[in-house]
Amino acid sequence: MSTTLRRTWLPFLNEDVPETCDTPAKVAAYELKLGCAALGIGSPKLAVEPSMGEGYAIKDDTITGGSVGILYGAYAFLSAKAAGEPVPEGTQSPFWRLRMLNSWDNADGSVERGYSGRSLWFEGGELTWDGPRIRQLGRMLASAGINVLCVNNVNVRSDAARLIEDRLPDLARLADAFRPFGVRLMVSIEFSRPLAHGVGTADPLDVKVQAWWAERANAVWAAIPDLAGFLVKADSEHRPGPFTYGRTHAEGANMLARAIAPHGGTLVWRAFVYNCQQDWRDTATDRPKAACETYAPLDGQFDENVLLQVKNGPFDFQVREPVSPTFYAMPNTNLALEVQLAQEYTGQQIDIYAMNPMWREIVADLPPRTVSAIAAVSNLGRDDNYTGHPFAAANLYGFGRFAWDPFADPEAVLRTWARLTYRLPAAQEDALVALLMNSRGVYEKYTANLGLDWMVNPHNHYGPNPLGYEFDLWGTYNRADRNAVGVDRTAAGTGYTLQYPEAMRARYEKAEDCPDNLKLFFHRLPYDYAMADGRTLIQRLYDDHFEGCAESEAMAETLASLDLPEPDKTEVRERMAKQIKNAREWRDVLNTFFHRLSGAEDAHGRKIYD
Ligand code: GCW
Repeated sequence: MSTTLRRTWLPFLNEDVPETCDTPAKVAAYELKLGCAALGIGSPKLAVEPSMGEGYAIKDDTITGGSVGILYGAYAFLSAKAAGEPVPEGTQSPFWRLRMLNSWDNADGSVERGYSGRSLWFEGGELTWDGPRIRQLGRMLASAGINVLCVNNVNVRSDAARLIEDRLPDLARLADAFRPFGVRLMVSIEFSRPLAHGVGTADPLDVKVQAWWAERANAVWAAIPDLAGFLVKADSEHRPGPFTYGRTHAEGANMLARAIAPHGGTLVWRAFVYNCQQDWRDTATDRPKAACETYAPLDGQFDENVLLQVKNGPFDFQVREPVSPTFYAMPNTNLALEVQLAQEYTGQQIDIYAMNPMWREIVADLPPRTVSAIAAVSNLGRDDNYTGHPFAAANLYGFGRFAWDPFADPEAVLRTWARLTYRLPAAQEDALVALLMNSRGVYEKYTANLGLDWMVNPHNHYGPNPLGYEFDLWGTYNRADRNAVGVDRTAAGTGYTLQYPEAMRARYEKAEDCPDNLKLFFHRLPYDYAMADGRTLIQRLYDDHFEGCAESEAMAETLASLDLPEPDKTEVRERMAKQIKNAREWRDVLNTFFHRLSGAEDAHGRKIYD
């Protein structure tokens, strides 16, 4: 096996997909031949039925599927056989039509919030890639069911803006490389780009601006007829946008949407707008309210081919957030749910953090039909194993499975990933699946229990720093003093809870009803507040920090008992040692911080540093 073929969840597909496989049907035929031979089973026949689109059906040793569905059918067949699971019965089709991966890759080859090495397709301002690696990635994406890849960072800097200009031929070649895998490209664009071309303004209501974008769209879709669309971050964290011209985000988004509509393009507009220059003395402004305040009044004003892409929580991919109220406030707008595979705030692909259980919680509160599409910030990079931590691949695979079927049992998805990837003895597989299922809870306990987010080191966001953002501009404050901690976001406080529909407001409004894991997200509580189980708040803080750290140490023992193949075993062990170091740091820093403030002793007399 060459280094380009590091272990995936389909390790029996142990040869490169040749370039001659230039359609999904040809890839499907190749994969079946290779996979069935490796698994020692007979190969089913393939029958393309174009009307089935992305759907497929496996029956009587024939896989029937649409022009892309045939490939999904082939992977489903091989995965089921390899995992010893039944092949799916009846016609299968994806829940969401757009299952998007957003990479935050920069043209210089760096990756914003990337924890798996440099970009797989950018270097030195150019689009450049290793063919076999990209085809292996295409195989991974298709076998997970992901069908759109946005190639560049939403923060469009320097040469990235040229992707839709003089770099268009390169982008078209990359689109060619992914097309056989049913993956369509998307590109992040810069709202103010007409300025760089002498248009003199980027005002969306200016006809010159409209004409500039229409002409660009014509050129782009002439080169890449199946481009999925444009992705835009506007008026957010210093990016340009329509506010500069006194226009609304509906006006800005619709102008671009109209330029690309004739080509069937989708305009994905991110709803990540907030004041990132807040004065910490200002207690009236509450960042979680920002998106809903900006967008709810615009409900119904966005064109049909606009998708407003909303992060799952109202802050920013923290360990524990309630579902963003924006989802409930915009019934007349096409919405996309954005989650983050890149573990920016969730362990940076050092600490283990499996996400499917978390997504299940999101859809429990957000009926999946509320949104029309799903996107995930990518966790991919040029590391041999693509995802840094070998187990972070479970999040890439799991995202694809979730996007295909949000009702699938998260534990079953993680089990399939583990079984396909490692084929461990049953007891070891159980142990690995249980470890993954618990991993988020462990991380949450030592970093951000009770919904108390943001106590991270500023900028890099790894490791504890309870005062790191406390006097900063980003709107993320815990306001801990010697009596109490947290921000009152109820009707009597910042009023954030008023953005929710009645039933959810009722769940969060009173501290005693609010679930423990979000208590300090919604409420400001004294350290001696009595939790439902009789413990004081401060004791619960101490207990969780101690427990989370001890549980991470126990994870290391479990991992040591697994017969993982190399190099995964070594990589996992090395990262686990770092995770334990991190967990101890979190435990001790947070315990000392709260002990110094509150003066409260730990009921169990454990070591808290003064
Ligand atoms: O959380 C913040 C990240 C930024 C990111 C931004 C966003 C791409 O720290 O790195 O920028 O979110 O989602 O736009």
